[in-house]
Amino acid sequence: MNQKKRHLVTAALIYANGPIHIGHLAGCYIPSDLYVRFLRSKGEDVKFISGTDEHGVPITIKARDEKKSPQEVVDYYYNLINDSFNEFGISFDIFSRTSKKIHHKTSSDFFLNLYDKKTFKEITSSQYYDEKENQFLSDRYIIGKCPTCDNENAYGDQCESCGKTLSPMDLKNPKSTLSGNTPVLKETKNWFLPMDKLQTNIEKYINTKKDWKSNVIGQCKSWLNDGLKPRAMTRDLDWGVKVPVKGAEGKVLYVWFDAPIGYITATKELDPDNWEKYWKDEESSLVHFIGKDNIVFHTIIFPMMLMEHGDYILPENVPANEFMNLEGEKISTSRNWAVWLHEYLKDFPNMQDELRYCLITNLPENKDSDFSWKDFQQKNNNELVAILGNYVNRVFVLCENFFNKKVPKISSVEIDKQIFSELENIKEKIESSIRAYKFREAMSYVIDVARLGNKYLTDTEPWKIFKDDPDRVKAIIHNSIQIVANISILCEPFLPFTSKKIKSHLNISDLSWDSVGSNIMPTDHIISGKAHIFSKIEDQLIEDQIKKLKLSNENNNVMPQKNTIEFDDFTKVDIRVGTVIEAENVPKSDKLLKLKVDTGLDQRTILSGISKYYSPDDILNKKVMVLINLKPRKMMGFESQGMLLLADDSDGNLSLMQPDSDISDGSIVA
Ligand code: B3M
Ligand code: ZN
Repeated sequence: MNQKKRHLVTAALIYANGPIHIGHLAGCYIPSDLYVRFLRSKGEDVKFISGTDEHGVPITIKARDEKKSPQEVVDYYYNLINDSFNEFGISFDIFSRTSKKIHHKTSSDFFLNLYDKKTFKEITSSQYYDEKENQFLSDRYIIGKCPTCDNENAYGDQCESCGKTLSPMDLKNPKSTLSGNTPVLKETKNWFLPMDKLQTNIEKYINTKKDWKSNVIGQCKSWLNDGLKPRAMTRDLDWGVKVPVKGAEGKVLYVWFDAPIGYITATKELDPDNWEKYWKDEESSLVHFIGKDNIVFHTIIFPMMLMEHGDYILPENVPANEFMNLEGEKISTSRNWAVWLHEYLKDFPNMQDELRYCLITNLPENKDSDFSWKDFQQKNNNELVAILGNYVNRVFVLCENFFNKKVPKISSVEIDKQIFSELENIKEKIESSIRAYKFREAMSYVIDVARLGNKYLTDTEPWKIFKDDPDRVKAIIHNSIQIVANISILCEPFLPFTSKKIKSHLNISDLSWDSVGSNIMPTDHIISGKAHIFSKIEDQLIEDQIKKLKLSNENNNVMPQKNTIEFDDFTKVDIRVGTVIEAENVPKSDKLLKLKVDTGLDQRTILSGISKYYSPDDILNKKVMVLINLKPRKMMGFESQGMLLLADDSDGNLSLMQPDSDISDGSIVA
């Protein structure tokens, strides 16, 4: 629970090198926005900080790819990203940029403060260098095999496959991403944060954090157990904050040194007179919302920097989320496997809350989650339309039909007290779930209020008793209008657009969280009639989205053409028609089938990695095409004397190539 005097809430500074997608929203922007909106509604003192991270190799690589300057890249994406956040109601108090002058000054001063305290270790070490490009290679300029999971394309700073944070020296078989060449080692001086020496202090700090999420503590513990190592806080690069000391020409601060300081800069920019209160007073609570790939930087490295500086408070909590997948697969920018926010709004205009709702109910709070279009449709149609929208509309229609849009008068004895005590109960549950960063749970309680209201109408059936007992109906509708007004308050952190719509139908302005109760709407207040809050999403729209996704993915996934070859090269290849005459699984292998194939010339053993797609029975007696003059290869203790031809869509699907008539074995394929 977080009940301090004031709150500084940050959401990760996203790299300004691409548009944003639903994974970003679900990772940290929706949770942080929801949390902050709740605190504001409680009347608490809160500042909500974010911005773009405009330094580091991710930016320079993008600039190179797009043949633009880094500045052009960050200017373009800053605007795109900022627009998307605005459109989705992410209510930052400031959305700043790390390329601003004020940030260069703030981070440079911070570095100097630690430099003067002799925190850094100056180390001259051998670093990878690309001789063709005349450039030192760090972070994303270098790829190689991950020492932990064997992923061939791990970056010099992180393996995206297993999440491990790396140094270039950890990579096996390193390659420059600039030239593709194997780099050489060259000496250079850099300033290192002696994380080994500071480990004990960090351990003490983390050990006090009993309420951190288990996925966050898990990562911290694994880092600490491995033993922290000194980490360079400067880079040989020409884009970033210049290292402000002598002998550091051509070097900039490591992006992960300056980026979190960006939170400080933005607070300063937002409130030049009072920013220090938020950063330097123990009565302030600092909470960082991030995705799981940023955990170590916010729980270990940044706190270390703050400790060494000495003037600052430390993060109170770092409620990091895991990742959200899309239709069962990892979201991928390069494969265009994503739902981009700026595209979503074109296809679903004014449907921000529908997406927010689907993301909130699916937040990857403790483990990776999945967004699917069918689920989106179902949640919209069965929950937003059928429960929430339907309830609100029912109440408006009843009030219009029976009382001409006027909130009916009620005598106090007639209040159904129990409804409001249940409401109070739910309100408290929502509140404690939000304070515990359990937003999925909190969202479900909000829908419970509409369920409660719906049930109240169904139980009391005002439409049946109006003739005989109009006073009772007055009470029921009066109470129902109160419930709708309460919903408009309780749903605001989650569904701000909906909240606004309901309030405008009720003809009321913003009300604070604590006004929830039985008496929000005064008697005789005029409301509007029918309130159409949500609309059904038809199948066609959803099918179009799925098609669009698959199409862009397919286009992206087609292997580019290989280099041209001479006809002579092709004639070296000897492919024949054959028949599979025996087929069995290879013991201890989950890939290979062992086949005997009649090639017309002989009967030979061929091993083929198709057991995920074909069982021995599927393939027995089938005609196949075999590359027969491939040099024999030993696999799992057997010699394979050729290769079956298969089509591979590079999306994990294989298809056996067969002649389309019963042509005899040994026929030449050319
Ligand atoms: N820019 C990583 C990212 O965009 C990094 C976060 C910085 S937060 C201070 O995922
Ligand atoms: Zn790995």
